[in-house]
Amino acid sequence: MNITAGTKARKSTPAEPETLDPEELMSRDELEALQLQRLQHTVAYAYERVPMYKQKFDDAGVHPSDLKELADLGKFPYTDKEDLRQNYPFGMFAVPQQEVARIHASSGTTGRATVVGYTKGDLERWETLFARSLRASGVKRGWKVHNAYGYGLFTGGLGAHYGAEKLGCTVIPMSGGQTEKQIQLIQDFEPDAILCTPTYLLTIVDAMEQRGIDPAGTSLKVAVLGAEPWTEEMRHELETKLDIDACDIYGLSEVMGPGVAGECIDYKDGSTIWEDHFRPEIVDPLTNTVLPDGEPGELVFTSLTKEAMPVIRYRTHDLTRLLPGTGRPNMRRIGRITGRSDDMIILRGVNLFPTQIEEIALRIPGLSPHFVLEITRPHRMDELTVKIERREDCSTETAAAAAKDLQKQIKIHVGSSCRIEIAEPGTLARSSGKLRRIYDLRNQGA
Ligand code: DLL
Repeated sequence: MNITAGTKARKSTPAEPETLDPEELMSRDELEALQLQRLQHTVAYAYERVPMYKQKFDDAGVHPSDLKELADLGKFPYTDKEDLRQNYPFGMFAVPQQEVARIHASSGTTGRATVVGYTKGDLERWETLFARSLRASGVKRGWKVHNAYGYGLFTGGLGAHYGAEKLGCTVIPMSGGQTEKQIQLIQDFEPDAILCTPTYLLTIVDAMEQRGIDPAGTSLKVAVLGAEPWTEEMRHELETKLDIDACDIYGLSEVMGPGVAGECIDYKDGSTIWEDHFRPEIVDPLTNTVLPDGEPGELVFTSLTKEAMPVIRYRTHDLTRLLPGTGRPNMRRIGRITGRSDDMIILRGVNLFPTQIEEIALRIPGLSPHFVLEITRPHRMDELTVKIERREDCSTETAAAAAKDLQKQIKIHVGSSCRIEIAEPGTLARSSGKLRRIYDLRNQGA
């Protein structure tokens, strides 16, 4: 596959070196010295202040004083979402409630919400790192920024809001949903950048086209997109339709929120992890062993500067690889997130992620990026149906041929047999934030 990101003259430029934070310019050795110092502090701090960490470390027979070099981190036990649930709501906090300036929570699909907290200092670091991510992605001080991440307990809205303000932008706090109003404000306020999930930007593009508005004719120059997995093919789709640069931003509430890593506009090769604040590892999700850089596995983070809720070796369940630094040579990048290990479909022994379908479908002319995956069990065997909309300009006959092609390509590249159902344009549910792609109907008598 050879998709070149950005087929047009770029409307923004990379950050000037003099605007970078000093940590972005450190040598790798300096950065690792800083990491070690912060790691030693965080591990001791968590041990002293959070009973769960003391218990876990004691059970594993490790003590903060065992952390003499970065590699010693591997001796410490992992933390998982389940630990947060068991300590619901505030049991993971390392400071008294009076020192917690803000709380966020993510509901997830099952069970109790996971609750996270921030001191004033944590909020300052968060906005600095979000601002750093925006700057890396070509957003400039003085720009108007349309923020369509959801406001509220979700970290996307407020995280993006304060980050953009910190960079010195004019923020339009639109939040998610109300697509008509989004379009109206984009036309009237003429923002330079938009912040939202990739599938919500697709919804906006789609709604513009339906109203006869050319998405390439807006004032937008840059989109900073995250909160869900997306592919190079989706980047190409959005960049071409809107005539913008689209960059990735990554994060998760438990580790901070959006801005744990951000993508450099001049490279567009995966998000740079802000390693002065987070120490990443990749582990084998089955054996729990640490893997060398470059190997695919589960991303694990240890926070280096968090006060209200430090996390030690937090299992993200996100599957990716650690890659060498490019835009910031001292800090490593994450490759595209293939998906979450808990979102993986296992279809008759074959592992499958929605991003694989997105990648294949978007390379077939006539098929749109609007699709869902349904899993059923009609005859005691699991079956996958891909429901995908044809593009407006694709005839029913051409769509039938495209469906055959999609089925064949999925068999070749993923190894699964599936059914394809072509849906009419505009009939599948649209995203207003994180899009749900998988519908598991196996327990519904289907
Ligand atoms: O989604 C934080 C966020 C908001 C990130 C806005 C970027 C932009 P949670 O709701 O806790 O936090 O969900 C975190 O979302 O573990 C990944 O599975 C997924 N995710 C976040 N960013 C990306 C990305 C926010 N750029 C979970 N690519 C994470 C792929 C992402 N997946």
